[in-house]
Amino acid sequence: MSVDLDARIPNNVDLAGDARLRRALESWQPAFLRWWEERGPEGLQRDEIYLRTAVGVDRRGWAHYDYVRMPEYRWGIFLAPAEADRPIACGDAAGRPAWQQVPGEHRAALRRLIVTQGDTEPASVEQQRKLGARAPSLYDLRNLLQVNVEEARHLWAMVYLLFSHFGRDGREEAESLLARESGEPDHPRILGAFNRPIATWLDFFCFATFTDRDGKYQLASLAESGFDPLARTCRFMLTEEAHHLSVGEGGIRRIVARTAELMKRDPNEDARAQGGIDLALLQRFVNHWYSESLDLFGSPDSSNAASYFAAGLKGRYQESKPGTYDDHELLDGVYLVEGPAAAGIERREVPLRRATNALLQDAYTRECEKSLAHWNQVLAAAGLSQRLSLPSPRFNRKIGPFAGSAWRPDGSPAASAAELAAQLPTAADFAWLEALQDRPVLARGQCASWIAAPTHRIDGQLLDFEYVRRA
Ligand code: BYC
Repeated sequence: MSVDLDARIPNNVDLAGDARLRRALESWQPAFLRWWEERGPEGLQRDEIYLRTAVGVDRRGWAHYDYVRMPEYRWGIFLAPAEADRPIACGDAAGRPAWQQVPGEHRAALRRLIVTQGDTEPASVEQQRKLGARAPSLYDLRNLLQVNVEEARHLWAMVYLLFSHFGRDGREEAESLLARESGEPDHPRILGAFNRPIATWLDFFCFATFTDRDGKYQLASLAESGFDPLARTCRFMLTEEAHHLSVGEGGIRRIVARTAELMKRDPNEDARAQGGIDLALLQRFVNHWYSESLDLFGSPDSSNAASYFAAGLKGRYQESKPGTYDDHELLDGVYLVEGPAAAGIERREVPLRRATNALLQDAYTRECEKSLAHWNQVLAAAGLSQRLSLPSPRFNRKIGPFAGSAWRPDGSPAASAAELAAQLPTAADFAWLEALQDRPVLARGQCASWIAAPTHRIDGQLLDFEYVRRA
C-alpha cells in the first residue's frame, strides 16, 4: 500500500485518486488548524519539537523523528494494510465477508461509534493545553506534545471515515467535532472523563495511564469491527497508543521513585515535608482517574453493547486472535455482574451479549493492576511498606449499577458523600500541586524536584537532549 507523503494531507488511502473526498477533507483542514492554534498546546506553537511523525504504516514508517513546529506537523490518514478476505469477527453475521461500505441498517450505529471515538481525541488535547507551563522537563514536554499531535491525528482518522462514508451527515459531524469543547457547559464533549480538567502533571500521567488505556481497549474492540475501514483505521491508531500508556505509567513510576527517595530521607517518611508528592495524595488521583475511566466502558448490562456485538460492529478484546475465544456469537451463557441491593451486594446473571462492556472493563482492570504492581515494586525495592491500590469498581461511579450510591475505595458502603469526597483530590490538593508545579523546567538535562529522571529512552535519548528548541 503506497504512502503519499507529498500530498497536502499525507495518506495511504489514495486521496489523489478521489478528488471529491480530497477536496472535502482539504476544506475541513483550515478549521482544524484554527482549532489547533486556539485550543491546542498553549504558548508552544512556534517552537521546534523533536517529534515522531507517521510516514508509513510499517514499523519503521511510524518511528521517524525530527524537529517540527506543531502547526506544520504532517497530520495524515493512515489505515493498517487490508487483510485479504477478512471475515466479520462476531455476532449474527460472523464469518461472512467484512463490509467495505457502510451497511444501511448499521449506518446510525456506526456513525455514533465513530463520532464518540472521534470526540475524545480533540477533547484530550483541549484538556491538556495548559500543561506546557508546568512541564517538569523538556523530555516530559516533548512527550506531552507527542501525545497531543497523535490524538489530533486520531481525530483526522475518524474525520476521514465520516467524510468518506457518511456523506453530508459525516461533514456535519466533522464540524461538530470542532464545535464541542471540553468542559464547556453549553456544548461539552460527549463522554464524562473528557470534560474533567487536566490541570496538573499528576492528572496528565494518571489520564495517560487510565483513560488512554480505555482508549486502547475501545480501539481494540473497534479494530474487530465488521466495517473494515473502521477496523483498519483503529488498528493503526493502536500502534500510537502504546507510547501514550508508557508516558503515563512511566511518569507515575518516576514520581513514586522520587517520593520513595524523599520518604527514606525523612524521619517520619513524610515526602511532602521534603518537597515531594506524598503517596496519600497520589492515591486520591489514582482513585479519581481510574473511576472516571471505568465509566467510559458504559453500563455492564447494556442493550447498546448487545446490538453492537450482534451486528458485528464492535468485538471483544482480541476477538479474532486465534486461540482466544471459541464462541463468536455469544447466544448462550451469562456473565455475573454485581450491583447494590437492600442487603449489600447482589450478583446478577447477564446474558453474554449484553455483558460485553463488562467483559471489556474487566480485561482493562486486569491490565491496570499491572501498572499498580510496577509502581508498588518501586516502593518495595526502596524497603517501604506503603502501597498504592486500585479502588473498588463500586467507588465513585456515575455510570452503571453503582451510580448514585456511595462506596468506599475498599468496596464497603460509605456513610456519606463527604466520606467519598475525602478519597478524591481536593481543592487543597490542586492548590498545593499547582504551587509545586508553578513553572516549567526547560533547561536541557534538568528535571523538577518532585519526579525522578526518566529511564525510558526516546529515540535513544534520555534527559540530556534538546527535545524542544524555543523560538
Ligand atoms: N459518559 O448502554 P450504555 C480514547 C451513555 S477513549 C457519558 O451503558 P454503551 C481516548 C451512552 O452513550 C475511548 N455518557 O453504554 C483516551 C448511552 O447513551 P444513550 C473512546 C455515557 O452505549 C484518551 C447511555 O449512556 N471510544 O479513545 O454500550 C485520550 C447508555 O449507554 C458514558 C469509545 O468510547 C459516559 N462515560 O457504551 C484520547 C468507543 N457511558 O444511548 C482518546 C465508542 C455511556 O442513552 N463508544 N454513556 O443516548 C462506545 O463504544 C460506547 O458508546 C461507550 C458506551 C463504550 C462509550
